[in-house]
Amino acid sequence: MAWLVVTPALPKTSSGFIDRFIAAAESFRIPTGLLFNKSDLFKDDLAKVQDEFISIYEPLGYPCIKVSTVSLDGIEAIKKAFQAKVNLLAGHSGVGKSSLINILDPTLQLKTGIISKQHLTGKHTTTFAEMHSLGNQTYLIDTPGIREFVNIDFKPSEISHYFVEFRERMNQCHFNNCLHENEKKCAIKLAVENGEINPERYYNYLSMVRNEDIFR
Ligand SMILES: Nc1nc2c(ncn2[C@@H]2O[C@H](COP(=O)(O)OP(=O)(O)O)[C@@H](O)[C@H]2O)c(=O)[nH]1
Ligand SMILES: [Mg+2]
Ligand SMILES: [Zn+2]
Repeated sequence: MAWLVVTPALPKTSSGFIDRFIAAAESFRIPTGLLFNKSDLFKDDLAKVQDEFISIYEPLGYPCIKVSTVSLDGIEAIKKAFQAKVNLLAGHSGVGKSSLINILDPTLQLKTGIISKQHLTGKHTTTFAEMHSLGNQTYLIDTPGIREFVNIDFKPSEISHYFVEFRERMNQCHFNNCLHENEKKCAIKLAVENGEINPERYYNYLSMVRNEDIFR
């Protein structure tokens, strides 16, 4: 299972990044979940950003867990979620992937990084992917941070297959080769207008179809 470790700040993870990661995992049929780390830090606006993400991704079937390696909130929940699986932890540098693994197995003492004050981003302290066994057929894979996400070479026509809520509606589009951009009688655009598809997800879908790599 691929877990994307997400933080709304220090460093910021954008929805564009989350949606590209999920689409990539979907294309390989890898189950995906989101870990919202550093929940001890976020109050008010940033806590709201976290909760908004959860309200988007949880109904789509992606498990979302709020966690903190400082307050230890959510640690029991992730232990349970990781059980008897091979779990890959991905995400930007500095979101706390290595810290999470250290909490789950304190004997590992993986190197963790300091967030640079200047850039508010993490430094790369993990330089290669490594897998650790926790016993009971449970494995954790630490990965170096992803600074940017190079788009996998998706054909525009395949991208909607990797957005679950598009996949289940797209056979209702008038044109069977609909890219859900400006086509007539498009079930996806209708669902966005009706509030059934999140507009941010739609925006990110379009930016992937257009092969843009600027995230917001
Ligand atoms: N406040 C807070 N800081 C954290 C948390 N988890 C990790 N950090 C800090 O974030 C920085 C980056 O952590 P690290 O595990 O190296 O991130 P990685 O690059 O994703 O492996 C370190 O200074 C950690 O101490 C958390 O839950 N809360
Ligand atoms: Mg690391
Ligand atoms: Zn359509």
